[in-house]
Amino acid sequence: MSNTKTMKTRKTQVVIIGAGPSGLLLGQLLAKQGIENIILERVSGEYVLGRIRAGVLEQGFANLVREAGVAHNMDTKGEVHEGVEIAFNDERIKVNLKELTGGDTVVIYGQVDITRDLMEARSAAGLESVYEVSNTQPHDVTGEHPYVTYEKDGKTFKIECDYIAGCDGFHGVSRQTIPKEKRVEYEKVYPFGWLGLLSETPPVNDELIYCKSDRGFALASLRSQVLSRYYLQVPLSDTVEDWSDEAFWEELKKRLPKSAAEKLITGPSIEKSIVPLRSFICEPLQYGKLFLVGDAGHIVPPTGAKGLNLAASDVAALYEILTKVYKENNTECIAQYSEICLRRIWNGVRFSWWMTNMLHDFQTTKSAFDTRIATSEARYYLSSEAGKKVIAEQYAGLPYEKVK
Ligand code: FAS
Ligand code: PHB
Repeated sequence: MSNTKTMKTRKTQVVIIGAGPSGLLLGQLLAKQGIENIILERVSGEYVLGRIRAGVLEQGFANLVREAGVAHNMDTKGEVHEGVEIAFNDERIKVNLKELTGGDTVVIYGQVDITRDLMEARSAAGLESVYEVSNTQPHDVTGEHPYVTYEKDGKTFKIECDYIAGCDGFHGVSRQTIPKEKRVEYEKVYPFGWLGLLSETPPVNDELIYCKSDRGFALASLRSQVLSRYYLQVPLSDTVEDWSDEAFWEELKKRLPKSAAEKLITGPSIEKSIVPLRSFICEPLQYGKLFLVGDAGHIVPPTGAKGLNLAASDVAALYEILTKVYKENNTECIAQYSEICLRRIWNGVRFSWWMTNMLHDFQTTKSAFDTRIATSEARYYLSSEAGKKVIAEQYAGLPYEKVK
């Protein structure tokens, strides 16, 4: 690597690696506190916006977006949902989030939309993001003078900084920067994937329906009243090419409760993709001046709609800590980051595992006994107010822990 002494060197307070929702939201919040930051992103902005992902925002996430001053579109185009449905074949059970939690609701607004809003706000504020960089590498993260190098247009650059926020997702460089012997990784890979389809059709139902059918799991979701998002549990051996739109709609109709299937309006897919499901957590989430945020530190199966929302609570904790560092000269609080995030992450990981375990068909990978236990567990929780409250408070989002 070229000699860092001859590199074009700049300085900032916080380097953020990754311009997904974690990086962009953190950058916007830090800038609000006058904390200088530069975002480095491996791909183009268009490519980031081409990834169709989450759709359900917890109240905590929505409030953070409001605090960042980027909530106009979310609050005017997003939908507030007071409940969600879980169906056992044709039987539909409503979980009234608002009633069961004493007022909590969720906002339906796509990750793509929130990411676009954050990108536009960052650009309007004249904040620096460098896209299509390569070989991003944190250095001296346990020393006094951390810095990040990266390449762009054949040149190598160096940014000296105080802290590095690794918002670079599961396949990023940040987690790998923590020496293997200094980190513990927990992982569970599920024996199936989710085939997702986006269509410009009216949603089949006003609220989401998680379907536990004898043919396998399905989810009816939406982005707006004219944009629907559906998922089918599929074997890991399936590819998108195995699924024509017609085949997708036919299977979805068989997995939706009849009263919903009758209302299904189908149309051409504008996006279709398969995601594998895994639970993954890295401990710790901090190493010297490097912080892992969002998917860089943890991954959940999307069954509990927690992925993006756990990224938001990491952002909230790091934002609070860095504000104390720069505004109150309080560096003691840095040591709290990992523990605060991990307590909420493990709750989210457990809920996502539990919902996945209860609602999917594990076929031969689970004994007949365990399969029946999962069905009995789902029926119990959904037949009791106490059980539904357990689901509601986790789905709507557990509270964020404050930094001491
Ligand atoms: P992201 O992965 O979104 O962003 C990381 C960014 O870092 C990317 O833009 C990447 O290009 C960049 N990057 C990586 N390495 C880099 C490097 N070396 N240098 C510079 N930049 C680098 N969650 C839900 O709640 N519901 C869902 O339905 C759902 N569906 C999903 C489908 C898929 C295919 C995936 C992968 C995830 C899904 N998730 C879902 C979870 C998802 O929403 C994540 O939680 C969310 O994207 C987390 O945001 P970030 O932490 O910003 O990570
Ligand atoms: C989505 O709309 O993409 C979505 C909603 C809820 C989930 C997962 C995905 O649990």
